[in-house]
Amino acid sequence: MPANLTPQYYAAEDKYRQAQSTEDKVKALQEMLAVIPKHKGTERLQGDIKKRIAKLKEEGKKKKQSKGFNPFGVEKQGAGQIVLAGYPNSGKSSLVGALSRAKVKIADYPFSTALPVSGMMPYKDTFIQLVDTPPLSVDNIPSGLIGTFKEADALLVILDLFTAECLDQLEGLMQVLQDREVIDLSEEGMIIAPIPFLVLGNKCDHREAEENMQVLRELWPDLEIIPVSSNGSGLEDLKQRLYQILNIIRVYGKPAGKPADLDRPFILRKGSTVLDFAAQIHKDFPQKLKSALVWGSAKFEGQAVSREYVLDDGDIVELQL
Ligand SMILES: Nc1nc2c(ncn2[C@@H]2O[C@H](COP(=O)(O)OP(=O)(O)OP(=O)(O)O)[C@@H](O)[C@H]2O)c(=O)[nH]1
Ligand SMILES: [Mg+2]
Repeated sequence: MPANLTPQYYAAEDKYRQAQSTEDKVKALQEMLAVIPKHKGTERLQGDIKKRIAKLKEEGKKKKQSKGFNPFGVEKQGAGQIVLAGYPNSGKSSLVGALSRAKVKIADYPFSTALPVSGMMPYKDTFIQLVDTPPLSVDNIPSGLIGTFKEADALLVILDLFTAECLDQLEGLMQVLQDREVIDLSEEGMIIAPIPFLVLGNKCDHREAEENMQVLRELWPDLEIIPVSSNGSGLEDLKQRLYQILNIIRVYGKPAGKPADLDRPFILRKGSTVLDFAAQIHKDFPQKLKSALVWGSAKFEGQAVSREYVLDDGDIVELQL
């Protein structure tokens, strides 16, 4: 049966041929479908146009998803985000697994972690986010991983004390982090870190670990290297150090005439004032704030303090608005 296509249809078909973007192509196809004479002779053509529209829409959706999704981006959660950095097989995943409930892949072969995995480590009444990462070395810098480091609140540099290569690992990691401007080494070799970091010597349970630690300390005398084992040794102290490097304090709110809400601390940077605390609770509060009552760091319980009073970890604050 002849299709008897109309001039409007051919005009729409021309638009389709000239369309550059997926969106314009879909629009032109929809127009073709709208103006095509509806009879038995065009049934196959109608079906073909519908298929092409569905295919283009699906392709567009996939393109959008891949553009918007960064597999190395880790959404921040909890009181602070600490990202691990280390050579293959140094025990990054084991450490994150030991400190949180994250489902990490631990293997006795290198390159077992392909993408960042985050886990929440309970500490006091907060959670600290730990991010396990794919391995890093001078010769292998996964694209996207430097961005993950730069977004972190703190870094945890992991060395493998099981092997004498831990010295090369330390030098390699420092070099990569400096070259990519995550940290800064001054001319005197001092580390200036826009992002705070800790260096861990992992697998301290191995026989060779003590000797390797000594060599590391001799060659990097100014750098603190903390020996730990993801099997347990040093992990409790490590939790405390991780909290410390985040440079944060927990502050509790107390509504007037009511008990303090001790279930949910507010997290503030060290050195924050009553005014900073008020701003975190509500954007209008700083303007209204007159003073506050503080329990904890103040000399007396419930002492009246000014807006500029510097708070301490564990303080309870009643704002006077
Ligand atoms: N003895 C000992 N073995 C450890 C320790 N931590 C990790 N391991 C072992 O070291 C190997 C590597 O551990 P992973 O946690 O997978 O290392 P990774 O750094 O995540 O490895 P990649 O993801 O491949 O870079 C595994 O066989 C672990 O069991 C430790 O503290 N002591
Ligand atoms: Mg791993």
